Amino acid sequence: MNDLTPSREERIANLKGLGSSRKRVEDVRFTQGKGNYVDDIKMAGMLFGDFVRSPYAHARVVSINADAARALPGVVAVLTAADLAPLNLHWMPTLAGDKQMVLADGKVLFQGQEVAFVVATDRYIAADAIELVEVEYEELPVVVDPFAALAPDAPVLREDLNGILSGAHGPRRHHNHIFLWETGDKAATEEALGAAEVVAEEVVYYHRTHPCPLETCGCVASMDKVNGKLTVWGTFQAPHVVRTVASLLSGIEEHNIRVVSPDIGGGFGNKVGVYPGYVCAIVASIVTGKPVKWVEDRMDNLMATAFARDYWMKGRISATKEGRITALHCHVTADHGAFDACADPTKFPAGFFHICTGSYDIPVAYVGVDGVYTNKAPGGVAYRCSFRVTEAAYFIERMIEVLAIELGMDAAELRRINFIRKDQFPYQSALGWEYDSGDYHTAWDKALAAVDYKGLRAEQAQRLAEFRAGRTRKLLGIGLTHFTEIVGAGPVKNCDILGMGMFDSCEIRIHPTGSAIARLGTISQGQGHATTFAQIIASEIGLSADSITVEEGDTDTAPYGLGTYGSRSTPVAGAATALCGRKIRAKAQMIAAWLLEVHEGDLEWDVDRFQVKGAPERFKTMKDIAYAAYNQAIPGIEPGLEAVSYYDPPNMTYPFGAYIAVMEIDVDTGEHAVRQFYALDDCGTRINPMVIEGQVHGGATEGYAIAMGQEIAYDEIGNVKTGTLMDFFLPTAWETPHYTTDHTETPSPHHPIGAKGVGESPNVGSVPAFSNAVHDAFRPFGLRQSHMPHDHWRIWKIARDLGLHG
Ligand code: PCD
Repeated sequence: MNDLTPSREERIANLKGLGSSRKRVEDVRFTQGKGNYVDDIKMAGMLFGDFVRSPYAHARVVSINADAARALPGVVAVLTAADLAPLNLHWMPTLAGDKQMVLADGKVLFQGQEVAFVVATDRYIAADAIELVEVEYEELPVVVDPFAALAPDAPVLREDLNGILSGAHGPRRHHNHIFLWETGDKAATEEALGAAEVVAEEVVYYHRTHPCPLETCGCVASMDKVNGKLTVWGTFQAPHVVRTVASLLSGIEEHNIRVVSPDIGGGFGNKVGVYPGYVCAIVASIVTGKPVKWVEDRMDNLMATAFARDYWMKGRISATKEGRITALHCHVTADHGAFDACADPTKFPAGFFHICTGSYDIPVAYVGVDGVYTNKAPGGVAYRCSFRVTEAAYFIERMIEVLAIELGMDAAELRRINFIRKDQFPYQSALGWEYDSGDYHTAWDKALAAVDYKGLRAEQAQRLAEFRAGRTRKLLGIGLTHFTEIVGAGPVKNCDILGMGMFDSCEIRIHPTGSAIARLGTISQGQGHATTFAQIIASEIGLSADSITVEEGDTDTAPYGLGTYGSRSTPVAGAATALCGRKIRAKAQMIAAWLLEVHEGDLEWDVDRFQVKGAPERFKTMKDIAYAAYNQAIPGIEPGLEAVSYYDPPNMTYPFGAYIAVMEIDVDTGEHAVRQFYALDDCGTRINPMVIEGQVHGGATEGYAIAMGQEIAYDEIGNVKTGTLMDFFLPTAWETPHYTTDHTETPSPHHPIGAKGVGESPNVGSVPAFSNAVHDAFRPFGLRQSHMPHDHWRIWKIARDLGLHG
């Protein structure tokens, strides 16, 4: 050894492994405009498909005349339900066990619904041809309110289901009812509520919104009739599932279908489901023998692809006079739109909503969810939340605030006395979850200290006094949240999508010169997997992350996996990656033993090498071993160095966090300013702190949008009022608040590297934090609950209704 020999610390740093804020390798191409998105794909003879969409929310389709459109030069085909019916593709199954029209079959059920598919030689001709398709509609009464939908005399929306009294999730009690899903102990909950000293009751509405990724949904389908191979490039968050579904629907054998997710410009749950555009593009390619591209425009995306939320949550929470919570009851009326196309694991029609006991030790609870059909777009996706967790977190964090009002207590203290204690983990929740690990009190105290909570409350009281004395028109709101997420679906025994178990996978292949390629069943939409999964491998096998390529999204090469959503990549594929690295290391150990002429047991692993115990100067690095694996004849060991792992997690992971928003609110204009936003996240072992910080910034900004202005709103006849980015709030740099991030680190006890997910946490935590800040500002004037989004107009109305405008 000499001065140039790297120290152990330097060897660790060189790996850029776990805990390193390694720069995102994918950003080299993204920041130079060199990404390869679906719409970048251009093929010889490629056609373009586009939809005729319904202007009505509910109407009978009397006739469709496409003659003029077909006559337009450049138009190749116009498909209607009548063309798809012989193939039995005019309807398709949804992820929720319902079925959905691919093209309008006799009627339309929401504005923007797909009625006909025009295929032309380019996008512009397709757009012109759409205008030439004459559709005669006969308007039907529209239902946009889920409560009205359940009235005895409400119009029948789903005539195809008329008289069918049982759906995928049990009995239906009305023609517009989808299911009632219940969990918890109803009787015990009612009993505890009845006997309670204090009960707070409230209706909490989490409005309808939309993930709105910057890149809309789209695909290119190409049927190669000579070789019998279908290739589909698309914006898919779950490419393997798309391949399996495409095979089942089309009858093409799965090995003859290749699904590729190229670069994706944001998913946020919007790209999990299967849309009519995919089916139509595939059919059109099979019919024409040419590649067919379909890419939505912004209005298509906002109007017709998967919405999120739209949960009416009626809650009752009880406590002792001292504030110990004794029970929680929740009934949800869930507006699922025209088809039940929610993206949830099959057994959970309300997703993981029953995590709604949150961070609190609540002895008994009950949840009932009624799914309802209305004349709105289908969807119900996990927009940056693990299957309805954000609804659950918003619900409980609002109920806690309302209970604090009822008790006349400080909401921070109310939370503290009800937190699940560190020594209670693994914790069994009243609604059936097993929280893996947590230390809520430490996180909470750290957060309150960081923002000087006591000081803030004093300042708030001072401000209130000045307001009352007429010296200011601005109130101060302090929005508290402690959330518990549940991510990493999931154990195959209870989590599947369309019958496919939710495991995930990683395959690692080491090259002779000591670099590697890893392929996973997941797919990045911007999260930075190429950066972070290489870091997991680097720490496991001792090759620098810079020498490891990570590839996802091509079903011909990647091992089968269920994809990326619900923050499942780190908990599931990340675990597969670590274990796959360990398989490689086990073989490497045998090779090293042979090279060093010692017994395997005489070796120990150290950062990037196997060394002889007690004689660390005798070692073989992973690079040495990789070379030997390919170039030496080693008795009893087959050449090569690669492995594959499929991982079925024993449990989900439960990340948590403490978020605090401080807001100034102008009583006269309804305007707000976020003065401070503090986000403490605990996602267990942190792979890349910089990536995590980016995730928190992004997620909190989406949460800010949702809480403060973003919504998909309908008028009473089902017109989408927010179908463009003029009306649908997407924050720009101008509106985006400044964030302070922080962390504690409580590893998951069952994950091989102790990591939990983090991508969704900031959305789950920030929505209630922002909303609670608005409510908190008006608490002294008697405000209990007011529905999001808290845009300027709605805040102004709160002030007016409270009589603050004088
Ligand atoms: N991490 C780290 N560490 C830890 C965790 C995590 O580092 N501990 C990192 C990883 O690696 C990645 C991230 O972070 O990179 C994330 O992760 P996660 O949590 O696992 O998740 P994922 O699975 O991967 O992803 C998913 C998510 C979601 S779900 C969403 S919505 C969103 C998020 O992600 N999306 C997005 N984020 C994002 N970002 C971006 N950029 N883009 C996008 O799109 Mo869903 O369900 O779908 O709704």
